[in-house]
Amino acid sequence: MKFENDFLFGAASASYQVEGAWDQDGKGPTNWDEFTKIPGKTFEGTNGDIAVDHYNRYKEDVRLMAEMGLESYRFSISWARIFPNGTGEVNQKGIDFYNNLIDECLKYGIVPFVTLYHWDLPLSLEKKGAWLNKDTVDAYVDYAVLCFKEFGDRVKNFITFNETVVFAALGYLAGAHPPGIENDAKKYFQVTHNVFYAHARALIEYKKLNQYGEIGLSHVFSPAFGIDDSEANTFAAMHANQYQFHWFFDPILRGHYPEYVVKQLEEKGLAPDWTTEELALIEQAAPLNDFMGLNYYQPQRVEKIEEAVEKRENTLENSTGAPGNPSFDNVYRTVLMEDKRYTKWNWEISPEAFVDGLEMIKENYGQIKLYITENGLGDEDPIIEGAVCDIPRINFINDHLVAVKEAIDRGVHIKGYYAWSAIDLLSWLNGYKKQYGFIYVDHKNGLERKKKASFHWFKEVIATRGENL
Ligand code: BGP
Repeated sequence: MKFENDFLFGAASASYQVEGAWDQDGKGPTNWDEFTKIPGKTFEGTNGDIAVDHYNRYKEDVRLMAEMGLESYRFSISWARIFPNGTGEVNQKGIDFYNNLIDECLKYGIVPFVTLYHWDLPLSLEKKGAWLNKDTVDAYVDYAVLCFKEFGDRVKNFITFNETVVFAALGYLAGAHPPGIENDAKKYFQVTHNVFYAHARALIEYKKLNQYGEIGLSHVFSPAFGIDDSEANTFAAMHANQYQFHWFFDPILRGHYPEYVVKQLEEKGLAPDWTTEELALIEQAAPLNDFMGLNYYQPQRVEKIEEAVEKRENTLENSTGAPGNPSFDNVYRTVLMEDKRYTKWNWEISPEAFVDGLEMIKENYGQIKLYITENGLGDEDPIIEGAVCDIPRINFINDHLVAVKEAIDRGVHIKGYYAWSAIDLLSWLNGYKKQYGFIYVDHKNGLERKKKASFHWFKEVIATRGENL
């Protein structure tokens, strides 16, 4: 089977991870500009001050993407380039940059797929409580509307938020992302609700503008499976999916939160502070989602725990995705299983669970259009006689594209696949050591770009529409 002609083959990035130019041309500081400077927060103190200098080299990068035959480039806008203080005065040079980047994509027929929020929050808003403060929601809606007006004539695909669970959980439960708060479940749930409310409002504003494009958001998709079929672990999987899957997908696609979770949060005093107006808006916005973006890296294998277990010590390497921790409510823990395959960072490699998970989406949410907005392998790529031989990445993407095909055959409505990432970039906590790109960036040699083996392979996949996978 070939992928249909309207299936988009793309690759992704995010502003903080590629742009650099952290204070160039009037950009304001962000939460990440500050957080990465705190000693011990990131691998070897790496930060995005320069990143891979995409801000200044976007022409070269887009040209390489075009050479690869990329049909779409997913990138994010840095809010603080547009509104240096998060709200108020607009920085025209920031708008110019994204206009140039969009136009450069279009010059080659590359569809720009734009994320409005990929975690870099203007510092002034961070200081006022970030997503705990409902004023941030108002500021976000203003920012989103400005982006629709400035870019919406040419950008026809908008993602409102990237991976709410990650910035909320790492920010308020694990303390590994800004603002670095640990074990505050009340705040964690509040942040998720405020973000979903902001998403709903942005959707309603977008539709008023009649731009005839698509809008949705991207969630991490890590379906949970019990480590065996026992009653206890089947329950653990159900519970994990209620909290990690339904809590995130139901308000967006069904317009209301899952009762199972709401009831427990109310009993524990952890329910967000939400108003009936906010809940009504979330309900009103649900049918306006044109698609759902899924970022799939791995499933979760879960085991019920009988009594509270100690949290494993978080290291930079394991705090973003390696199994081993109890859930916040000590009902289950994620487990590293001997019979599974893992990356060097202990992320499970499972295209099989991807297919099962995609079926789960269909069963729960029907025919909503899906884009796989991220999927890829973080690795330390081998360099052999000067060539970047990222064969494990080729195998990884190959197997996951086959999984996508399989899911399409089973009736799941998937219209695009974006590899993470287009080009090597800054891994939030793991620096430049953990690579994901088709394009290698030589940090020892003036950030020179080189094509990896996967670059040539993906080019062939696109040209043949996946016929030989
Ligand atoms: C996703 C993020 C990306 C990217 C990716 C890989 O959660 O949306 O921004 O970073 O994960 O993560 P890491 O760099 O931790 O390996």
